[in-house]
Amino acid sequence: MKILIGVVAIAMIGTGIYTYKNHIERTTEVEDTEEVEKVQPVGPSFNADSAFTYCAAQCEFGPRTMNSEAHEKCADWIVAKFKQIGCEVKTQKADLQGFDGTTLKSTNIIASYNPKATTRILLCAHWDSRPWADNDPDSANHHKPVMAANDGASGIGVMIEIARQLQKDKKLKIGVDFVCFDAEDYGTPYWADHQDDNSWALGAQYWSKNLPQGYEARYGILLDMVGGQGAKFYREGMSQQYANAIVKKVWRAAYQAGYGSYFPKEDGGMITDDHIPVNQNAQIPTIDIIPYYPDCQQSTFGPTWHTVSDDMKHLDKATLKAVGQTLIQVLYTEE
Ligand code: AHN
Ligand code: ZN
Repeated sequence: MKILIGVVAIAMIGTGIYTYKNHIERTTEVEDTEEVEKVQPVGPSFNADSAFTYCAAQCEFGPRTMNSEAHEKCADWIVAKFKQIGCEVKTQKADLQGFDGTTLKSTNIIASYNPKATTRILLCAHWDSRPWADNDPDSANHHKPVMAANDGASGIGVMIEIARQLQKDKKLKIGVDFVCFDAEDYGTPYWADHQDDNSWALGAQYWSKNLPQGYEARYGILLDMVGGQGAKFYREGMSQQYANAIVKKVWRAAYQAGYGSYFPKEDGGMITDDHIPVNQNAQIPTIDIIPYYPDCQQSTFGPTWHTVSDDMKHLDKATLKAVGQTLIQVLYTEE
């Protein structure tokens, strides 16, 4: 019995010393990171249930593929929703040319909070659905459209909920533009003659070359697939090249808001997405919040990417919340 007590005592002292030493080393070595930084949420609470219903409302039209009736109806719904919330809304229509020569009747939707403020932040996401589930595990689905609950509706759902919170709270003094890009996902499928990076992000290409007179934003944040189950948002490569300070700002805000675990401070992929033309043509430093699944067999964008399973059943409110609350944190720490 005495021996047992002795062993336990030594083990406890040992652990105590180890923990103490470890603590000292970690807090003295590390400066700028989360270990010495406080979790300090600011701004209104992002309601993930509400964002989820905005995703569902878009999906109820069916896949919002270019030139379809569902696409047309969904555009009207997005415009009406932002207006109802109190934003000023403009549309930018254009006939764009798909890789296969199809004329794509495209509508970018721009909703503004505090339209008169001169300091502005750009939030953006695409709202169209991919016409082909060309990454589905079952090749019989490759020519079926994608519902795009995640790859389409999620970014718009998060933006509408942020807009609603800003209009309700009214405390944010800067302006925010919510730009809903069309024709992002009409990029070359594997059966096209050749793969063409330029076939993606057509609405963002058009917007960034046809900006409103004198338009300026401090920086931009693109949301792409921000509602998937098990999503983690690693740092995207092109974002780091064009706007590394914004990457740091957003990943730090995620930690401060209490969602650091969704935003690992590690590198993910390098993605051709709507943020590329915004950086290159509009010259607005813009990052992409896009998931990275290092261990997923189907795709590093996650198991449902460009499959018929990208539906409401595979969205997770907790992911929507992590991204939405992080963005509110970013906006409310801006001056
Ligand atoms: C490419 O596959 C070249 N880019 C992915 C952009 C994308 C598609 N984001 C969502 N859907
Ligand atoms: Zn896509």
